Amino acid sequence: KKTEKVELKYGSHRIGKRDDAIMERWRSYGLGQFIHWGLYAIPGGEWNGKQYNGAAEWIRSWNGIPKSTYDSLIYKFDPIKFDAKQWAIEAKQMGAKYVIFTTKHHDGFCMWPSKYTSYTIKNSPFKKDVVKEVVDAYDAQGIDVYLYFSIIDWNHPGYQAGNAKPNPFTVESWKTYNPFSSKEKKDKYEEFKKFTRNQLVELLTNYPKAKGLWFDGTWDPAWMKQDGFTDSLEKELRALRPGLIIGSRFRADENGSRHFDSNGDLMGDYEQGWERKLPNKIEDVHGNDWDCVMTVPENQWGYNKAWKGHIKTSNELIEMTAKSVSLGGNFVLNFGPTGDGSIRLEEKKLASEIGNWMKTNGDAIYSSTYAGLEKQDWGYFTKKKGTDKINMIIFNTPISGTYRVKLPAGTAIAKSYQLASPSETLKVEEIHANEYFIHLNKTKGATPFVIVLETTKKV
Ligand code: JFZ
Repeated sequence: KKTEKVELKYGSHRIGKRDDAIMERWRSYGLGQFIHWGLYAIPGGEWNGKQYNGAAEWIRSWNGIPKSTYDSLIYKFDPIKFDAKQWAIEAKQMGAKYVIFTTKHHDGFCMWPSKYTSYTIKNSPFKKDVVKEVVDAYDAQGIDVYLYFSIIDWNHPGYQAGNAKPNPFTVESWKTYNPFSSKEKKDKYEEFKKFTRNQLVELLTNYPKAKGLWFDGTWDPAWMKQDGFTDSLEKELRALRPGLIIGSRFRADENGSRHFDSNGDLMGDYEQGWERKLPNKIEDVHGNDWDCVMTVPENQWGYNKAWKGHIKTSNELIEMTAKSVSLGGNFVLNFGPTGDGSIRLEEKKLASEIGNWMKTNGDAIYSSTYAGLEKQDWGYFTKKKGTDKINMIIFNTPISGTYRVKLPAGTAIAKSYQLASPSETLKVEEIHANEYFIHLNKTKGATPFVIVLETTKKV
């Protein structure tokens, strides 16, 4: 944060964290589910037998694809296996406490029957309101719903990406930057702004159970230049739904600063910049609320029939969840259902493995947060809110079977046990003042081992 603050009209309107019950509930989630579902699930990353190398939900932007052909996928959207109740049951089994669902991705296709465009689910063979089914089914399972909404809309005639941002990008150059190449384009964009506003009001009106909006595609410089409009739109949406949760990825201030305004203050209720990456230490999150959204392969959100590269395992994903909570954030795992509405087997398996772990160990994740302790080699500390319970989530087991714990002065350990077997108490040995060894001895008899990396120069 900067020490000398500049006067901002459209910067952050709140310094520090929200302190209301709705936001406190958001903080308790620990684990969430993201769902990317739309027309792009039909090609699943493949067009005329050719694999698209980018993220499957971006396939419309692929050079070889006529846009009108992509848009006519609307006539093919008939997901006969779609069962929102089953999705919600499986999400609950995984242990997700919230879901973020794509109401409209960059292609502009609306998964709800919007009155403001004909490019919606209503005009597909499926016809039914998918957003309503998802909201109702997840709500019935006690999972809070957040609506993903893309500002980029490739289908709307008024949408445009805007001229390239000024380079160098400075406060001065941004002042005179004009995103529009003609008056006509500027006028059309005004229509697009009204359309966007109408759709957002429509979503909040139609789905009163939704707890928040998750914005995307707001890096578009035409949108970034709408400081006054986006600021008042955010105020309008918040007034319409008191308690509404909106992250930092919605608008830019008058100097073109996003997420954090020109004074370094967070714009929105939580930091939304942790995209397929995690902070490493508590300083990285600057005291803000945050969540991390993560894909199973490297970068595929929508369904891709040919996942490539490294596919994350449930242990990796559980570790990311633990690490997120240990640094005061939530972890959100993405799913990309297929064009017929089913969830692929790989994702079902991961969900059930994560769920099995959560059933035993979820107490260290839910309503838990940063413990204020120095990180240790064996894994992550979390602290159960409102209690004196510290959790040690172990990912690296020491061969010695002894786990080092350093507590603040004046803190003693009354009892230690594993969440999986609370009745078996573990031996606690005090090694210095406030420094302990917890003896698990699970690895008794194991011999230390060595992994060799023989290296050579890359050619
Ligand atoms: C965006 C979308 O383009 C993508 O299709 C997906 O919906 C994802 C959740 O969001 O992609 C992003 C957005 C932000 C960053 C990277 C990719 N970022 O901040 O680094």
